[in-house]
Amino acid sequence: MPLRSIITLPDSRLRIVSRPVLTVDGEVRRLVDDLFETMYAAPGIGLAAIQVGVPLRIFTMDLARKDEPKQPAVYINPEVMWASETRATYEEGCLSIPEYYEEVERPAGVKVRFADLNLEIKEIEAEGLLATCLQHEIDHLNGVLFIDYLSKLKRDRVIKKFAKAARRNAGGADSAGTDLESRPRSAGAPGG
Ligand code: K1U
Ligand code: ZN
Repeated sequence: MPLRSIITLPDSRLRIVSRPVLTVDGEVRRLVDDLFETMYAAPGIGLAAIQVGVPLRIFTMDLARKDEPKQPAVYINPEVMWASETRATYEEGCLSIPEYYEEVERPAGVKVRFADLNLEIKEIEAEGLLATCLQHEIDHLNGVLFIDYLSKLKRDRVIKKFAKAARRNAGGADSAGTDLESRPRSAGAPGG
């Protein structure tokens, strides 16, 4: 199970709206295995397929602490069915925006419907870190990043910093993606 590279800001693929998973075949199972391996190695507590450049509506998550047994979870085609009016603030990070953390306010509780690896439909009610992480990962599937909830000043500053680092690393030109667009685009759209 190979590690996959995690794409980072300002890669424009992070703005793609991922497409639903219709069947779980060997390729999807391999992707899920690789997402877990890549997420644990990072280390991270969640990883969406688009973060390894695959525009499918899947993410993995494991909120177990170091001293606890692993709790690997896969979410396919997740949808937020309900979000609380009460809001909660968490300091969020993102493996696609390494070493940058900021407080983000979101609904404190959510109910999410998703499919498991057998495409059986499940529902989960979440609060605390689970609710935050579910919303963060579902955002990835819609081309939304946690920096989109920050002030324009903070967002522009972090995008600029990562764009500068990417230019430096590529010797003048960005690598896979180009400038990070602020508007999500569809996985099936021309140029998407
Ligand atoms: O989607 C991602 O980029 C993964 C991200 C998930 C996340 C973190 C915090 C709030 C909401 C969503 C991460 O995993 S960042 C790394 C991180 O938080 C962490 C890493 C090791 C141990 C504990 C936390
Ligand atoms: Zn993220």
